Amino acid sequence: MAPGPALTWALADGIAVVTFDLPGEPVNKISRAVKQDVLATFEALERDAQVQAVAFFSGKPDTFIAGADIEEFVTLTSAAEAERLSADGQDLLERVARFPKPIAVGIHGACLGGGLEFALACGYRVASDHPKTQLGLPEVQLGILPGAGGCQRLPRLIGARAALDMILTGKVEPAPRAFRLGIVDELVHPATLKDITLAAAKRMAGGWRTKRRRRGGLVAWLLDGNPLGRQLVFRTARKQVRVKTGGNYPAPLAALEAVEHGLKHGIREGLKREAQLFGQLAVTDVSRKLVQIFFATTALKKDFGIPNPPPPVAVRRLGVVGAGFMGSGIAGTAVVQAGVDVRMKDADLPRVAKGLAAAREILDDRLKRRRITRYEHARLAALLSGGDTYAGFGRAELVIEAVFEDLQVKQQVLGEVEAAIPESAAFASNTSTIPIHRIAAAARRPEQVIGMHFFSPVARMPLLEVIPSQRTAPGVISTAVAFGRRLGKTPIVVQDSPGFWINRILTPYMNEAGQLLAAGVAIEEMDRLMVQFGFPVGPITLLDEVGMDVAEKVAGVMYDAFGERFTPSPAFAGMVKSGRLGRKTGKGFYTYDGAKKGGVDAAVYELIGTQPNGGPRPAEIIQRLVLVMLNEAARAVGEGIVRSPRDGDIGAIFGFGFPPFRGGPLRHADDLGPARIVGELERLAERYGARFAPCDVLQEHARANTKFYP
Ligand code: 3H9
Repeated sequence: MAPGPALTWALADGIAVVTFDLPGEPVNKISRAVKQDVLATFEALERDAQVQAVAFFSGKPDTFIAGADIEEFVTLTSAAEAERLSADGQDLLERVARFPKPIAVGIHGACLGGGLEFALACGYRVASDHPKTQLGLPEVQLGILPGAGGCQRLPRLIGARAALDMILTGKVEPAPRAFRLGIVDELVHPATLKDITLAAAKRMAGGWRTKRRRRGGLVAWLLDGNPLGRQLVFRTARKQVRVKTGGNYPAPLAALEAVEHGLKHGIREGLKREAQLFGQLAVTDVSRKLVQIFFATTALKKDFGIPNPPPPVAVRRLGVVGAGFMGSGIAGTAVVQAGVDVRMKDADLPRVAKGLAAAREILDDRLKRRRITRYEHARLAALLSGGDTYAGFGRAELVIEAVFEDLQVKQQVLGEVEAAIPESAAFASNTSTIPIHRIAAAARRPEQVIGMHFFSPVARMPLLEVIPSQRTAPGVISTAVAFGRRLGKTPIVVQDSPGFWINRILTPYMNEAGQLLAAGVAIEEMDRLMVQFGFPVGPITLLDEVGMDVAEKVAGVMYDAFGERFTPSPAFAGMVKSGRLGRKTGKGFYTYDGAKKGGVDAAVYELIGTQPNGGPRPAEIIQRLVLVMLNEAARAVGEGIVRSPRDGDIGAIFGFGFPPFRGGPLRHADDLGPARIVGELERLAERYGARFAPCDVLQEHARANTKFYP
């Protein structure tokens, strides 16, 4: 077999320098064809007597290996076929592990999934300390498990506890942490990666072998080093996984089983079990949905929401007006993610100081979690400044306002900012409901005005709604989208309409939760049912997190815009009046002790004006909450609020945690089938009123037997 085109090699002083550079692809990935290349290359290296050792690199600038080719999973039709794919991957890496000549890998860029499994099969791992160098086994996020020996080799290298922590969450570790964990043998500056890897290969050719010491001392020995300790580790992990996945995601439990089986019965048996479980998982509907989300998110990385987008302006200085919770969240995130200079402005200095301190907390948190160094923390903190005037805004390329959600206040701020910033600078409003064209109605340069709707808490929530008005210049749209990406967000460009996409579909859901409370459903019961459905929290907890005042305001705007079917639930009015605004005031539907959430406050039922009496059946509670949202989502898609079902689904998943394993509200609607949804909505409308009347879009799909996705 001749070496294939993905891998090339050259001999230097007895060391074969192999470069993996998949032609025509932005990243290296391991497909069936690549496996053949690897086999052929290694056969040639084995035969060549001049080759004493191998140094392996990627030819891509930012990735080492992104893993197995995910597109191949989509084509798998049976568990047996998927099991074979896994077993083939294992065989290949077994050959790499047993290769008679030593192999050192030089890792720069993403080293994920099958990529890390490959690196683990090699004798020595050097990694660059560049932020792009990240290592991990993210398979569970695709609904599968590391199926090329990762469930066996990682725990043997770093211990069961640390390996499970990575495998069961799919989290990806930066190179310095991977080094501390013992995954990487040497951490070096990117400029020296090649030389140091070559030197390691050379040393190994001369018979040298690295001595690895299991880290963690006595505790590690007690928990990882003996079967009894490991039993405890697995029991605890299993319990945690069950709580976290709620039984909706089978991959983490299966991965745990693969790891445990291998440690109990040896690597050979472990690999067998790993392949079987991989096979079962790869063809599940959950995995299909998660893979669809991966491709949708990837496609969104390149999508600016408009045809032929002009190049974005590079934002170096950001102005933030409003130093409250959202403003400081935006400021802190902008500094830590994008390294821009941020100037905050609020009405008085104490407020500014509070906002700056809150923004700094985001940096402190990163430092605490060792995501940035002390030096970086100091450098980034120096980028934050503020005042009670617009001083410093004259150099901003972008200003984001996060002031009180009131049209007049926002228009006034816009007027002041326009007077202070360069003509070319963009102005973004972080409004959650008010149409941008209304804010821009009073603007001198409406083409520079856009909406950038962040979600709370800004540092953690991955979605950004970008809302151009009809007059917004295309360059401002690209700038807002590109800047959102620099902040680590997934932006979706949505139509300028009240509530945009997220609040448009979330408000009927929240209102229905109020209706159900009024009908006697207990608060915890409703939350429990929706968590069981797959949401991270139930609707009542979400109201406490968002804040009842904010929710009431949103509900009011939406009712004014869309009328009767958005009638706010009367159950909530008493909450705001009595100051029970949720977590931020220390009391809402639930009680709070600092950051800790307590139980339901029984006094709340007095305010709502009902007592729990069971209410409708659980299935009907879920049905009402879900279908009212699906109906509004379908209607909004019909109006073009989102540009595609893909954007709508990603928005709902990233914006408020619509269960990822259901693929988003529109995929879920497709799965239920439009005819069934229409039938159920008609029955609900008969019983509970016109808010459930099925929208035209669903009726049309039902009539034509079509769906949102082809
Ligand atoms: C696995 O390894 C299973 C094994 O355990 C065992 C098997 C037996 N496959 O994201 P980007 C494409 S499972 C196919 O924009 P970035 C991506 O779709 C795998 N395609 O770049 C896009 O295509 P296009 C575990 C892939 O620099 C292009 O590459 N690995 C794969 O922002 C550029 O991607 C993962 O889950 C892949 N594995 O981020 C890692 N990876 O240009 C998944 C990328 O046509 N990948 N593509 O739209 C990532 O997390 C990011 O892509 C990465 C680069 C960080 C690597």
